[in-house]
Parts: sequence; C-alpha cells; structure tokens
Amino acid sequence: ALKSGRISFTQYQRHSAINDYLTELVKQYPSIVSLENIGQSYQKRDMVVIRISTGSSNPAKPVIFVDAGIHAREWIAPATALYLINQLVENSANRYLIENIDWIILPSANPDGYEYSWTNDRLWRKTVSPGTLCNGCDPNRNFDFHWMETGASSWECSETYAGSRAFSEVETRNLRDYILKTPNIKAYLTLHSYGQYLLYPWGYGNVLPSNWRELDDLGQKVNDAIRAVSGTRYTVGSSTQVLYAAAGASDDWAMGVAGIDLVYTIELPGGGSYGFDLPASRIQGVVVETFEGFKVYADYVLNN
Ligand code: ING
Ligand code: ZN
Repeated sequence: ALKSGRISFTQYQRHSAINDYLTELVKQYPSIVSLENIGQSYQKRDMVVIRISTGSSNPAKPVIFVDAGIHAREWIAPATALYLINQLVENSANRYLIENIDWIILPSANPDGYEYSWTNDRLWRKTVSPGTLCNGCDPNRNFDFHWMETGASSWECSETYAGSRAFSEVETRNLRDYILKTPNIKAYLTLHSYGQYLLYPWGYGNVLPSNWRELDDLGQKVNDAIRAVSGTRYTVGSSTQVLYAAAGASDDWAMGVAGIDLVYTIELPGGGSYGFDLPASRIQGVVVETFEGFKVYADYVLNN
C-alpha cells in the first residue's frame, strides 16, 4: 500500500497503491477532488477516475481527460498521470490550472494487465481476459472506429489482437461509457510509452483530420515546453505518418466517435533493456518535464 499516505516518484506503484493515493486525496482535499468508480476490470479491480477542480462548475468548465496504462507494461504512463494529479492537487502554485479547467484523470486503465506485468510478465501489453490459446486483447485495437481495418490482428496470441469484436473488453467499455456521458471534454490525452512521439489521429489510415494543422502546431508547442526542461525531443505527427497505421485505438475513437477535437497519444520516453522498463530512477525526470507539456495543453484549452 501507500507509505504514510504519500506518493513517491522514486518508484513505480501497484494498482492498489494508485487507488489508495486517490482515496487519500479525497480525504485531504474534498473541496477540489472527487472520485468516480467507472467500473471494474475483468478481474474485478476498480477503475477509478479523479476529477480535479476548484469552485463550481457552473457555467460548465472545459474538461481535459487524461488516461494512462491502457498498455500494461508501459509503467511510466501511470506514473506520469499520478504526478499530474499530485501537482494539480497538492502544489498550490498550480492552482490556476484547476480554476478554469476540470481535469479528469484515469491513471490505471488496464489494471489486470498492469498487475500481471508486476507479478508474471514484465512485458505484458494486453488485458488478461481468457482466450482459447492465449489470453488478453490489445485494448488499443479494441475501440469501435474502423475496428480491425489495419495494424491489428484477429489472432488471439498476437500482441495486437483486436478482440473477438469491438469493445469485447470490459475495460474499454468502461472507458467508452464514461467519456460518452461526460460533457465538455475539450482534450483527450492518452499516455503510452515509448518513443517520444506526440501522435494525433488518424491511426486507421493515411488521412488527416480537418484540424491537423492546429494539432500539429499545438503539438510543437508542447514539444518546445518539454524540451526546454532538459532537452527531451518529441516527434509530432499523425500516428500513421510518424509511427504506423493501426485502427481501433482510443485516440481515433475519441475524435471520430466521441467528437473530441484535441486528441493526442503521448508516447513517453523509453529506457531499460526493453524500452518499457524505464528504471525507476528516471521517473522523476520524465514526469517533471512532461508536466510542462500538460500546462501547454491547459493554456490552449483555456484560450481557444
Ligand atoms: N504505441 C501505440 C500503439 O497502440 C499508436 C501507437 C497509437 C498507433 C495510436 C496508432 C494509433 O501501438 C504504443 N507504444 O502503445
Ligand atoms: Zn501503448
């Protein structure tokens, strides 16, 4: 669990410690923090979102929605979401960031996979729902937008198995239902690793959304802000153009179905032996620089 109710960025946290921290924050900061259990994972772990905001939400404030941990092994992603939560709630210098924006953050979007990557297989990527030959489905191929058209597999043992049908996984359904019922989401940011990319739609093919220039310009500003901290450079572009085409990812769905205009998959820095196993000693550097990027997104949402 959580030592003395405090979160630490010198180590990665188990799913239960992540939820413990959120619970602790509601106790300590009930006027700016609320929690909602958006449903349970296949193995009955709670998927909890934290909503952070000061004062009233009347008139409705713009919402920035952030999720992390869609892929189990990308441990730096939940850590980065936790630091964002920590800074928004516990650092009064960042008060201005929560006065006119509601932040909704899901730090552990695939809890069963995440725990499996701690206990059984450090490089596990998928969910853990049982299959016939192999378990799990790639949640980032399971969303119902151009599902299975490209960059996804129908073979259940594949790392990019799209599932028996779109939204076959309870975790992606929980996320879908929560986003669809939440008004005013202006930006959807989904944290992954690794490779230092700021990816915008579309991932389903070599086409660009109508607002791609806006997405590119804003991505460059985010890149500039992160780079100013200690030199980390991101590549900005559409998933298809700078990485690879893959349909059924959460970002395409957020734009194409949920209708959110500002959508990015943030591929955080890698490290360690496999890229996904960034040493814990490097968490602090990544989360601090990435927070500067979140500020740029917030600034843009406030002024546009
Ligand atoms: N990469 C993403 C993946 O799901 C991605 C990249 C995102 C491709 C969105 C297409 C669309 O494969 C990682 N590291 O998960
Ligand atoms: Zn990923």
